[in-house]
Amino acid sequence: MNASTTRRAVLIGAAAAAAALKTGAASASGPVTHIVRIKRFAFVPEQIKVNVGDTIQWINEDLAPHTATADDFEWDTGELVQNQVAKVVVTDDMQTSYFCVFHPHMKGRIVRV
Ligand SMILES: [Cu+2]
Repeated sequence: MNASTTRRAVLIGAAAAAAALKTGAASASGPVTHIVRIKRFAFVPEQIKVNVGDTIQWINEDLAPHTATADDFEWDTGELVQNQVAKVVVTDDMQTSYFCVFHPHMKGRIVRV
């Protein structure tokens, strides 16, 4: 899964950049972090409303491993084991429908406002 590993590296870099951006930016209009819990084989909440520049953070609360993966595989958290966290920064053109590669019935949606 070399391609997947590369994508993951890119995502980690983006998350670090966003974290740096947030530091000292306490403005209500600045980027925010949206938390999506993965529990009982579902994304909670299933749909989130975000702005470009915001960060989405998934945390896997299940025993089973999960992913949050764009429907077109453009972005991917990679495998998340229990209590593992992954962050993705919202971009202008990102795929907004996603699923879990291990359990394709698990679906989530990102709505840009
Ligand atoms: Cu899953």
